[in-house]
Amino acid sequence: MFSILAGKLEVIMKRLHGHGRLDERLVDDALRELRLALLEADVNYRVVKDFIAAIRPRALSQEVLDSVTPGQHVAWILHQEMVRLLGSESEPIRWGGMPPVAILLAGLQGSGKTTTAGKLASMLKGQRKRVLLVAADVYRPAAVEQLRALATQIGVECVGGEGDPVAICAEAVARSRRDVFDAVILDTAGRLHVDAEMMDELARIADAVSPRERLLVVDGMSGQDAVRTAQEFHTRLQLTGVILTKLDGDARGGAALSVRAVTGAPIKFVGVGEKLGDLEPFHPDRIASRILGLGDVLTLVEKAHAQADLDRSAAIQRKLKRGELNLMDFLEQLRQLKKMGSLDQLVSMIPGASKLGLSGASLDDRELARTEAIILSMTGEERAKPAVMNGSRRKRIARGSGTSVQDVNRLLREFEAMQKMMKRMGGARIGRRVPLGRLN
Ligand SMILES: Nc1nc2c(ncn2[C@@H]2O[C@H](COP(=O)(O)OP(=O)(O)OP(=O)(O)O)[C@@H](O)[C@H]2O)c(=O)[nH]1
Ligand SMILES: [Mg+2]
Repeated sequence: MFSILAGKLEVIMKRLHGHGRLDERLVDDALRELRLALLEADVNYRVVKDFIAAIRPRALSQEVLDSVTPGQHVAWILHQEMVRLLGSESEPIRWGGMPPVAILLAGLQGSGKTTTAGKLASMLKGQRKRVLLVAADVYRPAAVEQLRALATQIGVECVGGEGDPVAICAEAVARSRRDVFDAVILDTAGRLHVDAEMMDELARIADAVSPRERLLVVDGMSGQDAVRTAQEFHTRLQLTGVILTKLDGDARGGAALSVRAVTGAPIKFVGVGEKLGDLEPFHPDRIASRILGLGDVLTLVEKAHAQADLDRSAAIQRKLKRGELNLMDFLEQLRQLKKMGSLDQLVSMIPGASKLGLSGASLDDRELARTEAIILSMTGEERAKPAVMNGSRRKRIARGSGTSVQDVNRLLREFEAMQKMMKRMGGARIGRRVPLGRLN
């Protein structure tokens, strides 16, 4: 899967690794090659453009980390951006609410709808769900037979196959509601190209049964046209997700890398073979690693980042002990907080944080942004020595940060209170959990 693209990216990355320092020219050379490789893999050109544009400034302004080369760090950034491109999280079927979940499968002819309907039914049955398969492709007897055979093989019921597709789907959903099925999977007809009739039929089915999942089945081997198709389906059906099939073949990767960015609909599953078991939930980070082949490098850079964070925290701790914490350190702590996942726990480690609207689980993003803006609007001197801030300076800072003088005053008051408290405590260790109740 993605072997050609992966091969090219490996060469680009290897070349970057070799350099002790990265300058603008090296980064731009690498990005140019990256751009070409992606375009050759048939990734949508606009997607490529945005992707490169997201990487470049990060690659050029990277922080210096001990123990990793700049090239390795660029690889890490590339991976992060690719994960983001692919959708960050893996998204399961939307359970919840009243059963059944109706799942409409749409897509061009031969994209893999019927096979995927079977795979999905088999996967869900394995999760102890009651599944009904619905043959809504009535135009080819062979299509109905194909689905029935799959249903028999899996051991689930299959209805439909004759008459009006809209009526078939409506009846099947009504029946599955009555008989308390968990999921009802609608296998629809495909056409060689998107045509008005096909779209109308799908739209009428969607209107009739309001399927909670509207999944587009896309052949992973296709490139640019898949993206165009996806857009058209999305406009008509408001897709809730995409299933990429045939990723076991020598897919160039174009569809996989573009379809999410262009439609905004998450890739929910990928088909990796012709057999019933060959359907997998889509994991953006795993796919990105597979494309980039960077496992070791990523671990290395993650570790270096963790170490850098530790070093910074240690430095701040020393300052705290001496009562020398300045506003810049404070901002640094806020930024760390923003980066971390478990805010709940972290907030309680920062003395005085609760007073800044950073209380507990619901860390208020806006409050945090305001605090950040205020501190960033100060001069270096002001951050180091808050005492110099007179009325006119406070006014300037408020204007610069788009806040009010009251906001600035409040922040300074709270910072001062925090410093006093820290001195009184003789510098309790950050990093150890100190119950807030005892601090206040
Ligand atoms: N290798 C591989 N083949 C697949 C995959 N998914 C589907 N196929 C094959 O693709 C072909 C078409 O699959 P179908 O499921 O019939 O496609 P369809 O979208 O229902 O086609 P129509 O009903 O004609 O529109 C079949 O030969 C499948 O075996 C996959 O993930 N990997
Ligand atoms: Mg079919």
